[in-house]
Amino acid sequence: MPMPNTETPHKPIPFRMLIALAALLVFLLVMRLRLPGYHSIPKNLDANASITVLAKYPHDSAAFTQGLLYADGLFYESAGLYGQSTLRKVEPETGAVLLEKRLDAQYFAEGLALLEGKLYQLTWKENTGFIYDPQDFRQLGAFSYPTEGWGLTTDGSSLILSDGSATLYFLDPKTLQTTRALQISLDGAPLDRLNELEYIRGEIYANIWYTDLIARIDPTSGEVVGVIDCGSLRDGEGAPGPNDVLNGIAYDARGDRLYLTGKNWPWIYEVSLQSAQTP
Ligand SMILES: [Ca+2]
Repeated sequence: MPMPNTETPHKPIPFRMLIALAALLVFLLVMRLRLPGYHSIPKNLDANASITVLAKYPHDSAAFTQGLLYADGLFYESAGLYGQSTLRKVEPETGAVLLEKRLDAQYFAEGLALLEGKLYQLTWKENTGFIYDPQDFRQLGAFSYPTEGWGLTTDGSSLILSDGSATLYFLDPKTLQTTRALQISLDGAPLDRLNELEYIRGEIYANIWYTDLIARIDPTSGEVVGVIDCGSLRDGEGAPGPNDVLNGIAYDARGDRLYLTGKNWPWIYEVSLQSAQTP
């Protein structure tokens, strides 16, 4: 004998309500994807320096740049996204990729640093870093870290890692353990969303995610000592669009040359700083 049906009969959802819900979902998605303003930007981030472009070099606009450095006349670049992550050695004048290593599809490549003849590459949420020989990109090792991986640089003795928060972590390259956590602050308030890093003339340069701003950080106190506005890179023909985020800082210490690029930008720019506080 069949069981009596005790369930309340389903009432169909009115078609108009479905349309309204769908429209709301699309609206929220577009807001999230399209508007940089969705991500709040600290109000006290007044830039006190700007940049002038001295030269520009071709950059692979398919590269979702997550880390950039300069060494011995070449750029080394870490490009992200799952299934597309690579480590690259690039000739500045031509943009030619001289050597490329593809990462397994489960890794999203992030920050990149060169210290004592070894390349260190982070991954975003995989808690895994890779160590390579910069000559042939042979993998020399791997290491793990507890945070997300965003930017990476070095002061010549420690690796310095960002994870999108207001904290920078100093790692001993021998043990790959964190030896110091530095809180970054601007006028006494934490400054988060620190992303790609570069150690330049005794300071840590950090671009602030989803802005065209670079913070100059005192590596001893963690205080922001200056903010550079790089928004002028969006002017002119072939410039990156508003959704292509600034995300590559490289420094040629011997030539005292500063290079900037971003995710899917068609150019790497050599720039100089204009400010009363320019070092
Ligand atoms: Ca860098």
